[in-house]
Amino acid sequence: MITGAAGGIGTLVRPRLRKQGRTLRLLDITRPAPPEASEDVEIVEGSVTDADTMALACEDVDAILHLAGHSRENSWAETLSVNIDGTRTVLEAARKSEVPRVLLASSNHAAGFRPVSETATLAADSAPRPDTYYGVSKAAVEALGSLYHSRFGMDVICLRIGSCFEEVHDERGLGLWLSPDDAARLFEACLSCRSPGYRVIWGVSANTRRPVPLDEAEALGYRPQDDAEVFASQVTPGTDHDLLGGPFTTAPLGAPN
Ligand code: 15L
Repeated sequence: MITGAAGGIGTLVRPRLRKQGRTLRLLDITRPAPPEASEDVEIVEGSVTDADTMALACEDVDAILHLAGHSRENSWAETLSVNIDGTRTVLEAARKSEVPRVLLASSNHAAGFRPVSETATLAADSAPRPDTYYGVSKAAVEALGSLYHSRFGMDVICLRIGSCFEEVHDERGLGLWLSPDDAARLFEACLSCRSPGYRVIWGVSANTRRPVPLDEAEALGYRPQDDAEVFASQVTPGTDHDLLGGPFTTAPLGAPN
């Protein structure tokens, strides 16, 4: 099951996670696009904040790719409800339905206040340094994943995703880009690796300028093939950011953007 299947990353990876013998259950508050003829999907319209919806949605699920949530800064109330409480609701429903594996979308913004001069070898599970309420919510998502692994033995992998878009538009993205194809490769590795337990990993492509290490993701079988450098000549030169979170580190707290 993919939560947030109609969102940015969900839309990019849906066709890429299509596989013979795999049924994708697509959950979102916005109805995901109807299936194409050859596509084996089930559509569930509903919110991760609704326990009854999630209980039904988790039935007979082998693994969850939890992408749902606000993907940028928002009010504290919204962030708390959708990103934090929503993730707890997903994990609780997963536990009750005995879903053995959950991949949680975390973000570089859980560690946005780390100076990029220090992140090249920074373990993804080092202490969070969030840059926004959004970043705090991703740190909480990682903590919830840890709790559900430790208490109930669920395999939980938290992915500190960089910038996952079709193309790179700014200088920061040259380091943090996670191409849609590599995103699918990363998710497949996380779905198929044996008994990962609880992990936190960085999720970016094999970018020449990447500011974070990939050894933790590679240990799970991730083999990225893209490099944002192909966009280098067309990106808008931007402010040079000293901090991993870039513009998020100065965005007003709690202001939707
Ligand atoms: C994120 O976590 C956001 O979801 C996305 O919208 C981008 O802003 C990305 O980080 C980024 O850092 O570029």
